[in-house]
This record gives sequence, structure tokens and C-alpha cells, in this order.
Amino acid sequence: MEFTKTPGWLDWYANPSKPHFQLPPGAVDAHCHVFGPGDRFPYAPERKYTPCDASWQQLFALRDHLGFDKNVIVQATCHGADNSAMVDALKHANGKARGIATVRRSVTDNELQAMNAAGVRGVRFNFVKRLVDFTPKDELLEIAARIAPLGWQVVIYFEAVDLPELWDFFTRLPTTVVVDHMGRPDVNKPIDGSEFALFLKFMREHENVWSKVSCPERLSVAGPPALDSERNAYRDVVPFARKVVESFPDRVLWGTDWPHPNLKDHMPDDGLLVDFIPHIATTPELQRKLLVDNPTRLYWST
Ligand code: 0GY
Repeated sequence: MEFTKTPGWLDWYANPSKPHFQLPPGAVDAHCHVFGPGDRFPYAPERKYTPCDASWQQLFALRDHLGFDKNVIVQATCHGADNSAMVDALKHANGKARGIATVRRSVTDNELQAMNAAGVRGVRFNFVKRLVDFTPKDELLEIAARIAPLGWQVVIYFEAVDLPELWDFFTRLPTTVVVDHMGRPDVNKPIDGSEFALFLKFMREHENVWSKVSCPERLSVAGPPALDSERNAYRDVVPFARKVVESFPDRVLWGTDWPHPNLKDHMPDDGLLVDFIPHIATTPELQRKLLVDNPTRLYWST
């Protein structure tokens, strides 16, 4: 089937630079996607955007170019609850990729078992209104109860302003809970303001909650990076991410978010994104936890 990408959609960065920061051996890109290719894995009828194709071959080439060892491939909303492109990527990864799926309550136990065997280790619940239609909470709780015995996690994606309303639901989840992109803080607001304080409280009071300190290019309001000699881009996001890394060093993960869905103004150079890491994890120990120890414990212990 022929798909035409959403107008304004930028292609991912074709020739990313080599990062100056050398990733530690065993580093995991814990948030990335595959899209299609649409002629083999059609995009979902209910999708809110049509991306450009981004195959597992291209993802694994980027992994090697940047110096990562492994990937966690997260089901993106453009594929709905058809996980076949993501699972196909896992099957070609020689054990070097794990997956996060999207499922409906109609998923069978056999389907869950097959995904588990392929390397899926969690489901994603998405609350970002521009990306998905509302799913009833009782359906999500039913899914969480079914995947918990597999040892899977729930990945949640939401905007900071919605955390108060979602708090009760999130704190009822019976699994490890991984928050995408620090719950999307508004970095125009003060780091010691009530909104980010609530997110820190969420992590502090719930030891099953982890956070990806990813997507500075998405969270930055300063716009495209003003490059300087240190390749220190997206500076307005640094204090937020550093605060999370330093407060919860054993419950943070990092990912590129390649191929960067829904970016229309600016497409990041993935090499530059890697050079963001030492600004938020400032010691070798914090870097090892963020990039190696934490994701390996969470995704490769079974
Ligand atoms: C991300 C962010 C976005 C998109 C999705 O599944 C998705 O479509 O997650 C976004 O538009 O903010 O993490 O990939």
C-alpha cells in the first residue's frame, strides 16, 4: 500500500555526526521506533500522522554508528495495536533489542506469549491527546493485570499538565512504570515550580516508577540548537534532566527517539543528541547507570 507522509513532516537526519562523547560498552538506546516500511507493514487506519518509513536495518545502522550496543523499540501510535513491524525488528536483532507493545483488551494469551518470546517486555499507555483517542481506564487496568505476571512493565506517555488528573490511575498500576520523556515538562516553567515538583514527588514516592530522560529536542523551547564548540545543544532542558538523573540514578533511562515522530520545525542530528548525555549525567558512574546498568537490569534480566 502507498502511504504519503503527513505534510510538513521532516525526514530523519540522513548523515548524523559521530558523537564526541564515547558511549560506555553495552550502552542501550532505550527509546526508539521503527516505521513500516508501509508497503510491508501498513500504518494503522486510526493513526494521527503518517510517518516516513524507518526500517530496522536503518535503526541498527544508526545504533552501530553512534556506538550503542542495544535498542528498546517502542511501538509508535502510527502502527496502532499492530505490533508486527516492531516484532519483526526484534526477530532480526540477535537478542540486541527488546520491545514495548501496544495491545487492546482483545489480545490473547497466546499473542502475549509469542511477543514475550520475541523480546517484548512491556506495553505502552499513551495519554497525549494529539496522538491517540481515549482508551477507558478499566481497559488499561485489565491489560496491566494481564501483563504483570509476565514481568512486563507499563510505559506511560503524558503531558506534565495532565499528571494531577492521571495520578490515581498511575499509582494503581501493578508493574514497573516507565515514564516517557520525564512526563514532558514545560521547560519554560521554573524547575522548582509546582508542576515539575509533582513529577519528582511521583518518582520519589513510588519506587516502581522510572523515567526516560530523553527528547531534549522535543522539550526544548529555545528552538534549534545554537551549536557551540562543546556541541552543548538544548541547554534549557539540561537542568530538568540532570535533576532527575541525580535524584534517581538507578531508575533513569536514555534514548534517541529516532526517527523522531512529529517534528516539523527541526530534525535533530542524533550524534549531537548523544553529546547531550554528559551534560545530564556528569560522572562516569551516572553515565554507566543511565546507559548500561539500568536498561540491562530492566530489559535483559529475563
Ligand atoms: C515519541 C513521541 C511522540 C510520538 C509517539 O507513538 C508515537 O506516535 O510516541 C510525539 O509525537 O511526541 O516518543 O516518539
